Amino acid sequence: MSEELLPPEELQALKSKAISQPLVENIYTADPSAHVFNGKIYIYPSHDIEGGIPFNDNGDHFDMQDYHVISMDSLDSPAVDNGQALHVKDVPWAERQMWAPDAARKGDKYYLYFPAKKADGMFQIGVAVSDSPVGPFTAEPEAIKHSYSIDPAVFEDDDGEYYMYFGGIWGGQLQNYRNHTYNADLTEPADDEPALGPIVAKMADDMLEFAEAPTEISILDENGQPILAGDHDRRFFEAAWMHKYNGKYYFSYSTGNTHFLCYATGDSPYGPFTYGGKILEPVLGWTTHHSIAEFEGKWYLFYHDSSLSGGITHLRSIKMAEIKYREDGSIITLKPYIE
Ligand code: FUB
Repeated sequence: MSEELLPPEELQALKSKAISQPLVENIYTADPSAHVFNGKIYIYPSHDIEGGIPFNDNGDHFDMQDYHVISMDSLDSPAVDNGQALHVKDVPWAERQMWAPDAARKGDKYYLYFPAKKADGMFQIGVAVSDSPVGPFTAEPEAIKHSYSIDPAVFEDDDGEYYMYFGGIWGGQLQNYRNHTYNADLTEPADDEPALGPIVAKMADDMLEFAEAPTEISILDENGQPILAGDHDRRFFEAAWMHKYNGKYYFSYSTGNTHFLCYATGDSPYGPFTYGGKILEPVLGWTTHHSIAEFEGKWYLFYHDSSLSGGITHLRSIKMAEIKYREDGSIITLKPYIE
């Protein structure tokens, strides 16, 4: 992982070709998880800051400490920063690195799900509860039992069941787990072995814990074979998201070091999912992360890039752009900058 700053004239040219602009500019935001609650768009992003920590492949320079919820009353309304919704100092089990969150509504409660590192350096996933979609949220005293790694995404299925998808390799520590058990000596599988899959677990009725043991998801190629660990253009890296379109489950994710957002489709929330293609070509900045939500009959990709900060990878800005599906259900790949 490295920081590649663009010269000012190239940055200006790139910004002028961007298909969308940052939704908010008063703070840096990333990893947008968007939901429509009560007819409005609510976005749950990471809140990027300059923590002064040098770049490394563990992502320690992503040193975020709190969350702000961004809301939009309509597509024409400005995106509003609703202020601090949760700070790491108010999470008893967490010490640092409040990475990509998500949220869910059940009944009249809102649940903010977030990964953070404990004092021992291990990521777990926690939950905080509020009566309002914009918080403030009150954190549960402990992380979710049997959770690990990063990037929770909570999906509500049509039957009212909720599922959490999570996991991320490299800084997200997923490569250290097999069968949900940690081993510090483990690394990614060899290139000719199946890639590590994202993890899924159904949520309990109270939304505060898993209702079942987590399971690993398979992502298959066009021949029904698992995507291999060496297939860096297609293998799962981080940034899980789930949405349903025309009755199909669309699992989408980032390929990390090749910087694509991809999707795979299936007939069950547990998969298996068959690779379908790219949703978004690489953006400025090392990471790419997204969500997909329907609003007033159209589908939108919420994503981020580092153009506002001049290309600083850990100072990103959330954006949104419409996506379109072909008749056969495939998603038309977006280019973030017009060529
Ligand atoms: O924002 C920190 C991390 O960067 C996220 O958890 C990853 O998905 C990547 O976007």
